[in-house]
Order: sequence, then C-alpha cells, then structure tokens
Amino acid sequence: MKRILSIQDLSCVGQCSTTVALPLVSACGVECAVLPPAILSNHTAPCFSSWTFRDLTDDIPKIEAKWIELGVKFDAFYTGYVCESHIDPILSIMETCGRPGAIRIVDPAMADDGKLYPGFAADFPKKIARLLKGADYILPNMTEAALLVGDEPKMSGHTQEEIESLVSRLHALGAKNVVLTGVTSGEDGLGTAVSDGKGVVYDFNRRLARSAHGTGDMFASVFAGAVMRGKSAAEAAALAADIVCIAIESTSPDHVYGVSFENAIPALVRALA
Ligand code: PXL
Repeated sequence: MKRILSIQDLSCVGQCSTTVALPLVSACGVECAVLPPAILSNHTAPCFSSWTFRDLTDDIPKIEAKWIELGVKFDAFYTGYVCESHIDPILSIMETCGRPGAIRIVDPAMADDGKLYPGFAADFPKKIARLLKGADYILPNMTEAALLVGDEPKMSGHTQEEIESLVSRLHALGAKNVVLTGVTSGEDGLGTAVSDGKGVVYDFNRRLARSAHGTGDMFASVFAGAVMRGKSAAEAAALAADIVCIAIESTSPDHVYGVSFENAIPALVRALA
C-alpha cells in the first residue's frame, strides 16, 4: 500500500483540510499520514465569525528529525492550506522524507470566489509559488490560478484560449501537471482542465444549484488518492469531480459549514476497488 503525507491544517470543526484528507485518502486504499502545521478551532469561512489558531511551525523540524532517525518515508506529499512560515520546513521534509520518485501534489488552498481567505496577505500567492516549483501536480481553482500568475480573478466567461494561456503560465511556475478546477463551460457546465504541458483535457459536470465549503479539499484528497492508485491525472480529476458532486447533492441545505463527504465514501471505495 502506498503512503501519502498530507500536509495541511487541522481545523477541528468544519470538514476541511486534514479531517477531509484522512478519510478520503484512506477510502482510496492509500495510507494517509498527517502533518498539521497549525491547529484551528474551526475553519475561517464566513459561517464562523472567529477561530483560534495554534501555529506548529517550530514542531515541524523536530518531527522531521525524528522521521529521519526512524527512517520514515513517504511515496507522496500532498499539501493544502498552509501559511508562509510552513513553506521552508515543508520543502525540507519533501527533500529528506521521500522514497525515491516520491511525488508532490500541491493544492495552493488560499483563495476562492475571487478573493484570498482571511489571514493571507496580498503577497501570499508569490510566497506559495515556491511550493509549486517542481511539483508533479498543482490543483488551483480559478481564483488561485489568477492570483498565482498575477491576474485579477475572473470567475466565469473564459474562452478556451484564456484557459489554456492560464494553464501555460501556471506550468511556467515550475509545475509538471496542472489541474485547474472551477472551469466553466456555457451556462451550466463546471469542471476541470488537466494539462501535462503537451495537451489539455477537459471534463465537465452539470453545475449544481449550490456550492459548499470544503469541496476543494475533497477534490484534492480524492485526486491524490486516485493518482496513488495508478489513475492518470485526467482520470483522477474526473473521479474527484464526480465524488464531489455526489457529496454536494447529498448535503442538507442547512449544513452550511461543509460538505457531507461521508455520503460519497461508498461510491469512492467502489470506484477504486
Ligand atoms: O478549505 C480550505 C480551508 C482550509 N483550512 C482552513 C480554511 C479553509 C478555507 O476557508 O479556513 C483553516
């Protein structure tokens, strides 16, 4: 069984980051180890008015040293929501704790709906670009993609040329494969553009009537698990989008802080059985 290290915050309540990665990567049949660089009481989306934040930056080198001593190694690193102080220690762990050929999957989780999440300074996209350099797969949504290349975010109405120019500028940041999410198609299509630098593969689903918090983390976790199970990037992205749709459709409208990903676990297990 392959072993992934998930590196993203632990928001105790809110169904995002680590609490989504652990169950979904596991449901893919992949061992999921975790490194939470910060612990929050809850996530920072508007449904919660405030939160606690315990930074664990100083613990990361100690954990790394212990793993080196014990010979702990990973087949893949999957990073999500992280802060600026975490970037250097994460890059170090990726150097020292990877099995030969270990892959790097980077979700630059920092923004959505045209704006950065609370707590991220305007120059954070430039800082996180250091994690994207050399990544095997990067998974930005449309807002993150625009901010990473220095554009004003635009949420819909992109032409194919605009999408493909965005994708090639993301490759120029040093990523081998680009998986762009939240790509729109016509009135009611929503999906992904997956590029290996030679060609772009699109996959669209019908846009659902509601959106939900935490779906980016769901997408990235299923993508990471499916790639580790041997799926191509395009197959993994299509599966991840389908699983996100199942979860959103099964989420009660009054469940405002997250998505009931638990309801999609049986379908995910079947898809990768
Ligand atoms: O889902 C992304 C995410 C992860 N972690 C924290 C967040 C968010 C988005 O708001 O606040 C703490």
